[in-house]
Amino acid sequence: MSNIPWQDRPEGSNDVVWRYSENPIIDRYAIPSSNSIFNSAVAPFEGGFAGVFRCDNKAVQMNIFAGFSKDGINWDINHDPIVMQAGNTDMIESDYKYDPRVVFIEDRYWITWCNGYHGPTIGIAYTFDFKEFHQCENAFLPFNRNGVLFPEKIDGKYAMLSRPSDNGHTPFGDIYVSYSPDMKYWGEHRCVMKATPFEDSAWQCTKIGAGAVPILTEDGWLMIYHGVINTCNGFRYAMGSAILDKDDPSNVLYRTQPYLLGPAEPYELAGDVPNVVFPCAALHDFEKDRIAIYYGAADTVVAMAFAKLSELIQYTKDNSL
Ligand code: BMA
Repeated sequence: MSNIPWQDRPEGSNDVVWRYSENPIIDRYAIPSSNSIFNSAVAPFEGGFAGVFRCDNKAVQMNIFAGFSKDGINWDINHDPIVMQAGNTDMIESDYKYDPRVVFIEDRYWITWCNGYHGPTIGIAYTFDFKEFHQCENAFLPFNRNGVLFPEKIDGKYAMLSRPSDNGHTPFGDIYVSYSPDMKYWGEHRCVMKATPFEDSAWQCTKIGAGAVPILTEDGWLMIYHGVINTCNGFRYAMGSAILDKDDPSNVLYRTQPYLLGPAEPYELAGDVPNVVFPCAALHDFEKDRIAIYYGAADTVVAMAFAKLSELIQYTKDNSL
């Protein structure tokens, strides 16, 4: 297995999740065409790592690009976007692509993203090598965002978290789970969790969305997600965690009342969209008890944060709503 990126908790810090000292790891201009590179996903691949990156170009067209890394920190991102071939459908229309997630299931890597088809919905593709990508049917009708697949089938079916939305800067949003026998037809939609009452936990009171691919632990599925509050200066995005029942992820066992990481560093506070911490991926190593979280900062750059897995789980239990 690839060694996941790691840096010890800074001395004097009590934070359960701490930032990488060299953040951001990917600059907004890391490829010639880019205006910004953020909200991106990575996975272990061939002894190193591969990823799918959201790069908005200088016309601010949103697209996804493959990238490769030996250490998970220094990335070579292709200069051209992914060109999809037909997968389980010939209908691979896409006005834009953004906010990818990546997961290995059974024999291949699956990519989900927000796909522009008469508005945002969930696009799905698979790849074996991060060179050829096969686009499948969109999972849902518009409008939807934040489609995140579970890394294994649940009760014999593929399972996906998603966040039904509207066509704009959605002012609402709850997390649902849906199931599919074949990655084409999705149903059995169940509500997982909703935005919180303002007085209980205001950082997640406007909308929430799944972030990283859930990690199966002894306590259930560890899900890292984003929560949003609408302030007088617009939306503020922070990161939280929840633990979902292993066999029925619509059953939320624990969910953090405090956020784990909120916008506080300059690269999170200032950028094309200020005050955004937007997790899209996490690498984990049970043996070393480590998790490395990748998040978009201020819709401009990619940053990383770390935690001890056991501490994150304990914190989620001890600080649950
Ligand atoms: C959401 C998406 C994300 C973005 C966030 C903050 O609606 O567009 O890509 O990071 O808003 O602007």
